[in-house]
Amino acid sequence: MSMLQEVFVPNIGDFKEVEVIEVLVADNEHVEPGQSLIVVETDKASMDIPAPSAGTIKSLKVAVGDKVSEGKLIAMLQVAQAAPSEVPEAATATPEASEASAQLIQAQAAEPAPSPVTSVVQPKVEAAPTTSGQLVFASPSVRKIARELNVSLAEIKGSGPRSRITKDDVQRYVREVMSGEFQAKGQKVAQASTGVGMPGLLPWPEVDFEKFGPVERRELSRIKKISGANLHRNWVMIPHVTNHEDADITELEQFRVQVNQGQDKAKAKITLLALLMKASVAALNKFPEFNSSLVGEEIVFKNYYHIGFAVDTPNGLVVPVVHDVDKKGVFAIAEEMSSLSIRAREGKLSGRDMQGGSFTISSLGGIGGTYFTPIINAPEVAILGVGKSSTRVVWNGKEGVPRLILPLSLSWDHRVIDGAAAGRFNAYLANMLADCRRLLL
Ligand code: CAO
Repeated sequence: MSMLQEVFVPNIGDFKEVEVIEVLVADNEHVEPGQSLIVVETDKASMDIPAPSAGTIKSLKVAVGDKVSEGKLIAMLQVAQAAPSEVPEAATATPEASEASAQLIQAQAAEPAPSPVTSVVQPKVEAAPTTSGQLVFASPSVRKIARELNVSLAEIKGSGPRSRITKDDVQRYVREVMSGEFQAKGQKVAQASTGVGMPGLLPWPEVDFEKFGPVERRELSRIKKISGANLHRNWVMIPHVTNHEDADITELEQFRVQVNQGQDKAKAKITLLALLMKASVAALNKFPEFNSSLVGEEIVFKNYYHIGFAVDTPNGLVVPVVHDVDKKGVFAIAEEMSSLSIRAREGKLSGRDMQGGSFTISSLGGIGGTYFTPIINAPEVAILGVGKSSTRVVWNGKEGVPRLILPLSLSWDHRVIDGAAAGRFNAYLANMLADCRRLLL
């Protein structure tokens, strides 16, 4: 059973006829004990008046601009029937209850006053300077909401008197930032390709490029818009670390060239990337956490080996997947990669061609460069970057000898993988590549 409780302005010290500057709740809204109902302002401070107990606001009795003093009725609160011992002593039943089933009790907000009443006894200064020295006006409750949302009040334009920042202002700011629509002083807030701003960061610089010379504007391709949004999320949300490794592929490359020479010209040739896929699967099998996904507080280990590979297309980056690499030979893998790459460049990949990956390889070897920091392809937890191999003089203990060295860069998710495991993974992978016979085992 429920009852109606009257909520009054509590003892607010010597202040009388103070102005209501914010009403933080609405009719039919559920409130928790201690939740601010209204904010009143004196010439020295602003104070939150809290709800005395949990309940539903049935009828608000004050509006912004009203002048209130101690004892003024703020709202009727529908609360659950308290056990007799829990009913405040001051409570008295009144027959005027508007709802037949409801009982009315009278209780002053000050009595069971939760923590915010402290602001009545020790009013907090409502205007605090920002780091730039500018004064920001906001009530303690608004400051609390802003703190909880990690929003800097200095970035919000207040809509209240004296540019006071209200709860609605904070909520509107967060909504706008989340939808990427925020504009401040004519500048878009820090936003990356996704258009999502980041509270607490400086606004994104907006430059009138035409002022410095002629420019041409082109819209991002559809692929770039999609892959950019994914890359941005992954970069921001995954704690990346990248370990670099050198693999001696002298024998592997000799073997590859030799096999391809005897191969039917019409058929696909073994590529280094196909061999790398095989070697990666061996390492993934040995270190299963690299072939997993993080779901909440659980690691999902996959007993399949579907390896994605980044393909550079005229419209942007796509990542087709070779499924069940562990069950396929290198020729079949090379052939499948070749067909997937062609379809990727023609924009003809199907959904399935790009789904289910458990690990990704991004090779820039055919283009150039050594080490880089590939971005993990979520929800995977690791990605292998491959640079261009080059002949280096390597000391073999007696003399310097020419060896073909392949630069590798493994990025991994530090929530799932530790540096030691990444070091072992790379060492194992490099050993596999150095002794190609082991790939056949
Ligand atoms: N080191 C030196 N040479 C290499 C090499 C390496 N790591 N990898 C390949 N090559 C050589 C090959 O031997 C081949 O040489 P020849 O033409 O003389 O035979 C040439 O580069 C092309 O190799 P390939 O046909 O086997 O192609 P590939 O396997 O290197 O690449 C693919 C295939 C799809 C990965 C590539 O076309 C591509 O799109 N790469 C870019 C991927 C990318 O953009 N990654 C970055 C993502 S983050 O933005």
